[in-house]
Amino acid sequence: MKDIILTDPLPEFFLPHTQARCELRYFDSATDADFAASRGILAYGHVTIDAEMMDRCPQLQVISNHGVGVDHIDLQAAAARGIPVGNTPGCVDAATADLTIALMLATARKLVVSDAFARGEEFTRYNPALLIGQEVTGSTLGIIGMGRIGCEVARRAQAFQMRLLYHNRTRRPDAEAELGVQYRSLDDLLQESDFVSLNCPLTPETTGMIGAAEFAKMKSSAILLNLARGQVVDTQALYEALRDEKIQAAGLDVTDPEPLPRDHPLLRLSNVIITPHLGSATGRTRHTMMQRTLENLFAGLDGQPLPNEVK
Ligand code: 8YV
Repeated sequence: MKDIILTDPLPEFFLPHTQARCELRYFDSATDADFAASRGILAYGHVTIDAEMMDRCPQLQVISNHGVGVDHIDLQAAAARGIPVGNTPGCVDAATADLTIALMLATARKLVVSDAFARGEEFTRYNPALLIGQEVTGSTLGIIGMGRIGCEVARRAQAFQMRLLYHNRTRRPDAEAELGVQYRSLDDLLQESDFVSLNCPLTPETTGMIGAAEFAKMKSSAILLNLARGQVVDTQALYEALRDEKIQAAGLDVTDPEPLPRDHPLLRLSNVIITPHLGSATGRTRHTMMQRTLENLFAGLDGQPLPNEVK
């Protein structure tokens, strides 16, 4: 038996398979002895796996992350200890791109306030001036982060005949040729876009990338979509930009902090739609993610190379 620490429960479907190979210990109730005995950590995104945690687990052979983003794992500390880190690239792209488009349409067409209105007393008759939104079709979409998810967003946006801009740490001539996306500096992308979609990883370079100065460059009609990580955006600056209508709306699948405190002023604004970090939350994607997470975990426990190791 190889003990593993999980930061969250496993879906029931995977329990028998996993329990046949491992003793499961849950992070919240794990004792010092459990940490000391654990050979693997199965990490979900919201628990930080830092050097201190690794040192509590002297027998650790593998950290397997359920998801792509590994910003919550100290990769240097893991490398220094010779602990491989696995993640699940590829399988979250379609679902996350789908939700990007869902939030784009929902914010542009004011779906959440419209739903509330349609259920309320005020809706007494059709009114052509009611809840006028923005046309997505033919608008300009600026994608920040032209990785696998960004490319999937572009692919979907083509169906809306959108003009597609992107900003990335490196140029992507392959994506430019295949998807017709045009490279822009960050400033130019912010100035030209009707929708700005954040689909980048959280790194030192992207932390706080969108703040007051960036909102000032955006169109007052612009809509921000964040499917990346909350920390890419300065939350206070975002709140002020939405409150003061420096931008029109935001669709956020991630926030900083996450969740926002229940009395956070951002939660009182009607021009923001927030989903609770659901980018990859479809049955099919979750299933594949867990399969890949367990493949990495078991390979690490067996001393084999991980099928998807973060380098
Ligand atoms: C996960 C994600 O749900 O893959 C990612 O980076 O943000 C999500 O797909 C999250 O990591 C929790 O495990």
